[in-house]
Amino acid sequence: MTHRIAFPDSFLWGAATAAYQIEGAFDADGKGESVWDRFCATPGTILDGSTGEVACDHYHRWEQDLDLMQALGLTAYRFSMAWTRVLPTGSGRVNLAGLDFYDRLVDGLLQRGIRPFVTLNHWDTPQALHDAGGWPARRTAEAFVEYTDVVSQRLGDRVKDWITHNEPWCVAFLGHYLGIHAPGVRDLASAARSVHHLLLSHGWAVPVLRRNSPGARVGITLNPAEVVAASPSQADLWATNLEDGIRNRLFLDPLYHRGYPVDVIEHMMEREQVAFDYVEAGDMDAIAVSTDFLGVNYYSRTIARADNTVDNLPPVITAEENEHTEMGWEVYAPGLYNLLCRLHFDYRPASMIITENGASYSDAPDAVGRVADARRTSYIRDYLAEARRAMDAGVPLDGYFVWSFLDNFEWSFGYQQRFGIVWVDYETQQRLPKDSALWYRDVIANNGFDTA
Ligand code: GCO
Repeated sequence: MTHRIAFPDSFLWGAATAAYQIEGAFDADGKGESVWDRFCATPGTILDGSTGEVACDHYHRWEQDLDLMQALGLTAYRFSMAWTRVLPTGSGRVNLAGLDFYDRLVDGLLQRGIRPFVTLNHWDTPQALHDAGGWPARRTAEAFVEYTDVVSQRLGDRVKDWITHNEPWCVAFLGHYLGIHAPGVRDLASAARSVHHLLLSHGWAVPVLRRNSPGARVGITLNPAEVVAASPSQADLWATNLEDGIRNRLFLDPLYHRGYPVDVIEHMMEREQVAFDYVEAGDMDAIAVSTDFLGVNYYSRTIARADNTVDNLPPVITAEENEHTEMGWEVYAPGLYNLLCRLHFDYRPASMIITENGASYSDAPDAVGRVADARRTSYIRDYLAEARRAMDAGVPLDGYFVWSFLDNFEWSFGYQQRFGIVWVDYETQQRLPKDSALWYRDVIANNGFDTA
């Protein structure tokens, strides 16, 4: 007995990418250096020693990629802009060749009936700004507003869906505390300051977007976690609350007008003597500016256990008995339902959009040139079913973007992980839709699917 999973006619069906992960052309046509260019050039940072210098060469192949998106029937495409293509040093001189690239890209999407969702910053912050203090410094937030103004003045008449930042938690904690992402800093105070200035830059940027892009929908994308305790022990419950605090409430509470969570602030002040002397009058009201949607990136459940707490982050363990993707992430679709419901009932975003969800599996083309990635199709199908279940529970979910449109540069994993619904042969730059892309095409055409 099959069961029909159907979505509203207005539901957005998209795919997502990020500039540094697909564009390549890292120094073409006046583009400046980003922290990821510098990080990749630092020995030992990337698993296979690779870089995003070429990636999927999307900068030169964007028209064929848009044709493929159209062939798959995507109704929306989430991409990020490389800040240093537009402002090579992060502020000041505008590189018109870079702005022109995104102008052509947006027009190409609109001509193909695909709605552009623009992420302004997806981690590739200008190196020149990092050298001048980076996200720990307030002036970087000011530079982000300048960048937002330049971009939205040029594109605001055609782009009507804007995401200020992608996963500020990753920038702050992976990039400034654990140091496993660019810029490779390992300092909790720098991470805490980065949290504030990332959120502040978001708050300052929203009114600029509204001014330059009348009628636009504006939001931010977070990677919130559904955190569960490994056991009901006091220690594990404490670890769970701390993980929820640092991963979720440290961002969601200020964005939804509750200020910073006191338990997390006290933890940071006590454990690492972080002084929150950089929060200025008016900052918290700016951060809490009204937005139109919350972007949610979600892949896997977070299980917190106290006895292997590393530094300040109670790192997570996993349920070994369940299936895992090749990233080592547990496949647990009900976690998406649980997370979306929690976000809805605790924070009440006007709208939510799944701006990333997908799976890394290395299924490759077979002898007849087919990529039979059944595990990825199964993953997407099961997570979509849970998203639909959350909608039935009242969650205002308006869209889904699969991560990712193309196999691409997976940050510190280099090219060792493949998240795309389209295979990329990095030697020839040939693209090949996988079975999951063909399945997704049919889901879009039918606005739903049948499940056993
Ligand atoms: C993220 C980033 C993406 C990743 C994807 C797989 O969510 O970490 O937005 O750039 O590539 O999530 O790790």
